[in-house]
Amino acid sequence: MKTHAFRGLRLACLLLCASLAGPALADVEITDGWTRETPPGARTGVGYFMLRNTGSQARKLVQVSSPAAAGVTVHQSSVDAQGVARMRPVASLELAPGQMLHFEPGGYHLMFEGLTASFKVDDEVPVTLTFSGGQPVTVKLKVRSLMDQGKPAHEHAHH
Ligand SMILES: [Cu+2]
Repeated sequence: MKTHAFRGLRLACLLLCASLAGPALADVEITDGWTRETPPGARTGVGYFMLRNTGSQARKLVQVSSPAAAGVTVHQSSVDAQGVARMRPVASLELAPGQMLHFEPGGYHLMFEGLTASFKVDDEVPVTLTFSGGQPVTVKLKVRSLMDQGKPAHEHAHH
């Protein structure tokens, strides 16, 4: 009996603590974060991950920041009719309920500008994202080698 009562208390606490936490921590899952090492003196770096809106409302990205750079923005790469790779800042990024968005070479990416230090292989670069209706979430991007050609890396040659 005693054990049961104790369990009940713990359950009540779990439920209460969850409700006290206020707004959902985040409806947007951020997984598989990675980036590439940067050559010495480089001013910019990239960041990739998978976003997934697990909630029932649209979520808009309202802020991105990192101690590793002066600024972080979202860019999108594309190839124009002439076959030239270009990229442009994404002014507004919104995920519909259930939507997944893959940041990957040749498509969406984070752009770190004004690096405070080079990205070194196996380091982890922290980046904090805030979506509307949620609290800031910090994820770590694992730094991969430039030699790791698992995915094409040419899309930033124009930087
Ligand atoms: Cu870019």
